[in-house]
Formats: sequence, C-alpha cells, structure tokens
Amino acid sequence: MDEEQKSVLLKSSSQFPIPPDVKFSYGTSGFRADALLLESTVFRAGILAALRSIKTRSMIGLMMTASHNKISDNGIKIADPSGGMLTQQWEPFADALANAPDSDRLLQLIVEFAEKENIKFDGDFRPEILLGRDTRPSGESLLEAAKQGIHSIVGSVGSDMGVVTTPQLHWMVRARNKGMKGSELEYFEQLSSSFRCLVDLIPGGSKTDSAENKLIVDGAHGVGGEKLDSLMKLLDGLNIEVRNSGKGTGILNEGVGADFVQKEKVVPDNFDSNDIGKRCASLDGDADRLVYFTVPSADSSKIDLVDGDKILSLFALYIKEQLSLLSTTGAEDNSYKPHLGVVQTAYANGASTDYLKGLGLEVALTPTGVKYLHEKAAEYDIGIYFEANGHGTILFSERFLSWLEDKNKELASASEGSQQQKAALRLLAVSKLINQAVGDALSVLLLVEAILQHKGWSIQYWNGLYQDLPSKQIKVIVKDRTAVVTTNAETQVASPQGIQEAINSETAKYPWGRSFIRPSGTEDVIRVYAEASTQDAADSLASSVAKLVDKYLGISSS
Ligand code: NG1
Ligand code: ZN
Repeated sequence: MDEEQKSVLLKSSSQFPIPPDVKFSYGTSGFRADALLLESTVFRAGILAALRSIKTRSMIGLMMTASHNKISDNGIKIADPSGGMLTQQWEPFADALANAPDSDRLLQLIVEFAEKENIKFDGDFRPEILLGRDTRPSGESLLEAAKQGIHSIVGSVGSDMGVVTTPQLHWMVRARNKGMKGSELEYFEQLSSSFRCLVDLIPGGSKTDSAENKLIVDGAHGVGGEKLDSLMKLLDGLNIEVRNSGKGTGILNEGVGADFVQKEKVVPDNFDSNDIGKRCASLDGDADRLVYFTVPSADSSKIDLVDGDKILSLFALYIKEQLSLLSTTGAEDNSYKPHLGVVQTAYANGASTDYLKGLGLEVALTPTGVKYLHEKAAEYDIGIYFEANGHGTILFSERFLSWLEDKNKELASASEGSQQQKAALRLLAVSKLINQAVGDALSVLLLVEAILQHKGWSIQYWNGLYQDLPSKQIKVIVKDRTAVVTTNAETQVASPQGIQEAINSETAKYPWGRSFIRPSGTEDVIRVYAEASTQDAADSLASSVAKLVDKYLGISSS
C-alpha cells in the first residue's frame, strides 16, 4: 500500500470516529444497531467491501437494512460475488475493523490484513460496489458514509441501486458477476417470465385467479409492497391486493410484517374479520422472508399460520413430483440420479420434519443462520432450505442445470410436449424464478402461487398437509449469553455442564416433548424453544426450561 493510499485512509476515517462504549459484531445478518450508532460502522464496511472487491476481482454488494427490526435501527451486510453472504473467513476482520478505536489502529489493521490476504493495490482492477438500502429514513445519510468508505480505497466505485429489497441487491451482484446487466427491470422480467412459464405448463391450462380467490399481501410498510406492485404490472394470471405497502402512514414492522405474524400469531394491522378464510401473506421489512396465513374466525385476532416449514414442504412435494415425472416413462439415462435434499434448523416444527422424512426425503439440520443453511443446501443437486420464520430458497447445482438443459433438448426432439419434457421445463423455470443468491419473498411468493394453481389447492388444503405440533419460544436474559455453547446443530448444550441432563429429564415428562436452548445471534438473550402435544404442555415445558436457564446462568427471565 503506497503512502498516498495510507494518507487518504487516515484522513477520511478521522471524519467517522466510533461511538464510545459500543461493541459491534458481524452476526448472522451483518452489523445491526440503532441507526444513530452506525455511521462509522457503515463507513468501515465500505472499506471492507472495496478490499473484498479487489481480492475477488469481482463486484461486491453492500445492503443497508435492519430487516424486521424497529424503524430506528439499521444495519449493513456485505454480499460476496456469488450474491451470497460474505465469506465467514472475513468476519473476524469485519469485527476488528468495526471496533478499531482510532484511525491509526484502523490503518494498521488494513495494512496487516491486506498483506496477509495478498491484496494488491496495483490499480489493475477497478473495485466496484453495488449499494442498496431499504426504506428506513436513516438509509440515505448512512449511504453517504458507506460511499466515503468505498472512496477511501483509491479508484473504487460505488454504484447506488437506490431503494431495493435485500434479495434484489444480492441478485444484482450475482447477475452482474455473471456478465448480465443485472438491472431491476431484468430482475422483474426474469421473475415474471419464469412464473408465466410455470403457469402455462399447468395441466389443463392456466387459470387466472378470480377476484374472490385473490391473494392479500401485508407489505410490512416496507420496500416489498412497492416492488410487488411493480412486478404485478408485468404479470397476468395473478390477482394480488397489497396492504401496508409503505405508501400510507403506518410504521415499518410495527404490528405488521412476517416476523410479527410468525412470532405473535395474530392478524397484522389492516386485516380483520372481512378477510376470514382468504389467502393472506406477509413480507418482512426488507422482503427476504415470507409467511402465509388465514384469519380463521371473527372471535379472536389469532391467525392460522402457514410458515416457512410449510412452504418448504410444498416446494419439496412439487420438485419431487417433477423429478419423478422426469425419470419415468422410458428414461434411458439411468447414469445420473439428481440428489434432492432439504435443510432445516432446530426451530423447524417436528411435524414438518416427520412429514418430509415420510416423503422419503433426506433432511439435514444446521445451526440457525441463513449462511449455514445455504452452505448445506449447496451440497445437493437440488437443495431446498427454509427457516420456520419464512427465509429460504431452492438451490440448483450447475452440474444439475446443465444436465437438465441437455435432457430438455433431447426430450424436445424425441417427444416434444411429453410429460417428461414438461417436467424438465418446469424445473428449469423454477431455477430461474427462485433466487439463487438468498431467500427472496417475492420469488417465493410467485412459486407458491404457481404451485397452488398447478395443484388446484386452497391455502386451507395446503395447511392441512400436516398439523404443526404446538410450540413456544421464550427469551431469557442472562449475565453472559456466550456461556451457552451448543453442539449438534444447536439441539444440545455442551456447556455449562449439567444443564443438558436437566433439560432432558424435563422434556421426558411430556409426550412429543422437544426442547433446546441457544444464545441468540441478534439479541442479547438466550432463546428457549419447546414443543409438545398440547399448547399448555409446550408452554409449561418452555417455562420449566427457562427456569433451568435462570438457575444455571441467569439473573431474570422475560
Ligand atoms: P437469532 O436472534 O440468532 O435467533 C434470528 C432468527 C434467525 C435468523 C436471524 C437473522 C429466530 C428464532 N431466529 O436469529 O432465524 O433469521 O434472526 O435475521 O427466528
Ligand atoms: Zn429480512
């Protein structure tokens, strides 16, 4: 690194001092905090993104969002060239950068890291960063800080994509690194044309949704509603009403959105007894999560939740069906059997895991956090992953896709329009519709709608695939949450000693009982999860386990 570069870094970073007494950590969802604390972090994330761009000789993404958190928070995460999350190897450097006490220490860290990683500031490559933000009011000024960070690596360029959903930005990074234009219009066109293709392949022809059968979407007063409106302009065959679109007076994520609906299991604002029985869905604040729900009766505000596990089950069923159509009726090519796998976390309802295993599917469990699920799903030819909270997608391996392209051509010349060829075309369309970079509420919504139309299923029928076991989540505040160390995809506690045995003997008292604890990655709490055959039993198991957490670690529980 030459002297000019060093002095640019020293000068610009002195304008973004870190706030006192705050420790930043690049968690499962990047940096997240009260927006007022984030200027220096965002500036430094800009530097990191530029360094990552030089190292990978590719375009990198920077997304400013705090997803489902309250409106006064914000956050920043980095998208790698594939459109996925920043490589885990760089996370410790991200932490160190964000917490460097002053400009000198910051510069020293960068110089050391650049040397270790062999990052060359030779000017041969022009680093480029795509910037996106959600609708939070703090986004615009934080964006300026991020740009300053990017510009303090000499020659780097930041391209502002404006207000976008998190998955849109990840998609754009991936697309551009593959040589596509990667514009918003291209994103909408890819989603709408692959949706149309799936609908055209419905046996007996496509049926436009009637006005009575429309889908009602809660946009969480965030970016998703507005983008869904734009997408709908390119779509036929779908009847969607968007509420809480972000244009009205409601506040982002307050009493609305996928996280609220999934955790509280009550109707979001602007939904009521007029919506009884209708197909409803909820996006989160940055539109990377989606859950469906129905309002079952006028007597209470409770909803029937159709969560990420049910979306996963619907997708698994459909993909499995297409694969078996593809392999039947005289398929000579027995040399290659695509490997389909599904990936869940310990939060997946036990009934969903049983259902998926009952379909003969391979089910893998990973720790909480999309990066772990994504990594595992990428090991399969087709890997479907979902968190119960509605974040997930379907990954297709390059090997499988090129086999499928060839297969489709072969079938088209031998038996155009056959069941087999249609199955190949459907799988190709799904691979284009569903975001390959991260979970994407808009593309998941279109795939759910296409499959429901294909099967002629109501949301009630879909929800009846299996009955969720009653479950309960509790947060416990402890002195030091890092004292809890888990193993076996967070289903067991390795430390403190003795607590796992105590949880086991508590759980054994309940039919269908299952319970685990883990430190949250986004809040300073221990999360307790319990499942049992009745709601009372699940509540009681959760509260007994929370008491154990208190006994072994705690101060007080909430
Ligand atoms: P933590 O706080 O680590 O439980 C929460 C969600 C995760 C994931 C992350 C990132 C639950 C129980 N946990 O993580 O699934 O979505 O936020 O946003 O929903
Ligand atoms: Zn989100």
